[in-house]
Amino acid sequence: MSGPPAFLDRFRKGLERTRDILNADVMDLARGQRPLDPEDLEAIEEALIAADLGLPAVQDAMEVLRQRSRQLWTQGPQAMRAVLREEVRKAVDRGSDVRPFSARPWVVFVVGVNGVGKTTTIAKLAQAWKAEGRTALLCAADTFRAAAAEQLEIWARRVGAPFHRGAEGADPSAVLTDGLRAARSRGYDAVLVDTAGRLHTKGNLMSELAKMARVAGKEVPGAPHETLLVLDATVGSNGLVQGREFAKAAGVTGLVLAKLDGTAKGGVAVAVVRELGVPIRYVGVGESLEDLLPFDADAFADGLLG
Ligand SMILES: Nc1nc2c(ncn2[C@@H]2O[C@H](COP(=O)(O)OP(=O)(O)OP(=O)(O)O)[C@@H](O)[C@H]2O)c(=O)[nH]1
Ligand SMILES: [Mg+2]
Repeated sequence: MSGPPAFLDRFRKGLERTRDILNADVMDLARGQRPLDPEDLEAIEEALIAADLGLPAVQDAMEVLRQRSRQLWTQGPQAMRAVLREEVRKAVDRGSDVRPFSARPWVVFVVGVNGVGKTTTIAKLAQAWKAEGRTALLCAADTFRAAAAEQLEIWARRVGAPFHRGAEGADPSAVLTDGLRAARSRGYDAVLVDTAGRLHTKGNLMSELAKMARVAGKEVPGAPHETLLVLDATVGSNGLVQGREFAKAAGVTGLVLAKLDGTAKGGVAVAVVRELGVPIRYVGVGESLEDLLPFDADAFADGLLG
């Protein structure tokens, strides 16, 4: 899944559009080798806001730039870039105590609003794990949307991963129970649970996730071991409200930032980590099976400001 330099290149590629914004507006200013005047600082601030880092993070970064503006002037654009890079890196670098495969089967819920990239993320994860020699069962607990199970089944076939589904309209918790039993009896390493897209404002659907978590815990001790909230990076910081509600209702342990390749708002990674207090575990950088990267704070900061 990783391994430089291909890994870094792909991270850079995913952040291309965001980086273009920052490079055009921020770095040009730093080329003049003169003290940054208030207008320069304002332009930098605007660029950081446009890249969707979120106001609190932008304010912190600006504070650091102001404090160090004299030093940055004498040391030139590289120093300024380095300062911003370090601010971004620190903001997104959050350790995770989740240890995949420390339980068996390792049960992962994938949740989020409609169309953010949940099912695709599951297929990509199954593919990456398969390459590491792990077997992950794809469990279609999205019994709500017509053809959702078929979509997951097509991915399962493409990856060559086992698949479990129930009848359309069945209780997702019942499908989940059967899927977990099947995985246990066949000795699979992991179960990736595809859940129906839901709006964070729908209380009954949110409590359904909580019910599924209880059900999973009865079948497999400690499950779900990971609950990944998928966020659509193209939505930018507008997705923060969703994130907050999901984190409250579904016990989110990690984030997946999908569609990073299609946006100039990649800075939203900074905003979501800060706001939700959980680490980003993966980023999606395209529509095909290989387009999922484990999140790396250094690669992210380099990709944004490199
Ligand atoms: N460019 C790009 N497209 C992506 C990425 N991840 C997913 N997509 C696309 O986003 C669309 C929705 O993806 P799905 O995986 O079906 O989303 P979902 O969250 O399962 O949707 P629902 O089940 O309807 O809630 C598809 O067209 C995917 O190809 C990504 O990282 N980059
Ligand atoms: Mg889906």
